[in-house]
Amino acid sequence: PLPSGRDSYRSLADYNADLDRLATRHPGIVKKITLKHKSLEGKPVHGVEIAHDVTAAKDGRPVFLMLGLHHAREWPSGEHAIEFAHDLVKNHGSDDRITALLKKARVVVVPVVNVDGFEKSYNDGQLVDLRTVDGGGTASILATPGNAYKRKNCRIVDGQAPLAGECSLTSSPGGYAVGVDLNRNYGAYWGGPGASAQSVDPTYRGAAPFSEPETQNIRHLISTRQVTGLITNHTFSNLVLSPGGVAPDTIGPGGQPVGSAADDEALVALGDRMAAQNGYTSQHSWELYDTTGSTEDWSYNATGGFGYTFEIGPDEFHPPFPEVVDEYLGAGEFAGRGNREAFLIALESAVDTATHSVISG
Ligand code: 0X9
Ligand code: ZN
Repeated sequence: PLPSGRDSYRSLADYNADLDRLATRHPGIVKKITLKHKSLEGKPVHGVEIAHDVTAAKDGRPVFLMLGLHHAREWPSGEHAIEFAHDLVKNHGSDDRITALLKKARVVVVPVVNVDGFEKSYNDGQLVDLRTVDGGGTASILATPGNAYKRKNCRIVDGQAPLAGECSLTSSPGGYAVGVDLNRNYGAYWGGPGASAQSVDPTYRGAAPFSEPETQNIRHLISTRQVTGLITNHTFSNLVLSPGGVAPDTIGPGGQPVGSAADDEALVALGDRMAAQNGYTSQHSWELYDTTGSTEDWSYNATGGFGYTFEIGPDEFHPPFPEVVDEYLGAGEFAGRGNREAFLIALESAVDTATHSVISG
């Protein structure tokens, strides 16, 4: 079973109750955090900070950050994030490896970044076919009605919404029309290739870098901590993606090629080590397709902390739950290749950043 014992997808209320419960039951090692800004619909965005003696004053311990559900329909991305939190809490004090890691680092988990979008997707998704016909991040018409396959947040522009406050357009299958793609709204190379200026597109970048409260939240979180490692979870394609979002020879805003990440070798080496655990394919983001304004491209460029996108699952945005369980644990059809072990390696690396510089010289 999963560390939490759950056997079905959480609702937004379930996530929040879980975060509360973790903190109240384990006050010495778990602190609930609430991000700076409410969502566009006014909902709080919560997370937990997990560490040995978590309430100790700022003590310079590095932070490992685990994010889920930037994209509303990608439910396993929140599940794997919160299960990692449960896992650390459950094993603190009994598992030497985890106990030692929590002495050296603080782990921050925000399982649902896009609370508004996720709520819409989850509610509609309970009633509809869970199979997807979409290829993953590209525009297409979805067979599923309603919001189950909504991707973006709830930003309404150009009077798109049929009713005030409505987060989707029923005339737009998949709920694509309304919203900003939060994974195109960050500040790195914002407005470049692989992001759309058209508000109805699935990869709409928003009006400006960090125009959305949901991305402002993550910027604030990272800017107020020493985040040395980050995983932002998505679904699907079984990939570990390393920074850069565009190919090195792409001409950047300054008229010069953007080049490779300064730590490219070390970034790829850690990506490969994680992929060896979960059986995913490790590659640069740009080898999948161009993106600008993504989470870890911004965080890496802004802070130097290593960041990765995990694309969980072989072929569906939100598959039947047993698959999510197996893919976390490394059981069943995912025997020996779970995300749990890949996450732990990422945390170890965030603790021991020397492994970064040793590899890159
Ligand atoms: O397009 C995306 O945002 C991600 N794929 S998804 O199907 N989950 O939407 C991939 C982003 C990869 N690029 C970077 N992380 N830079
Ligand atoms: Zn995604």
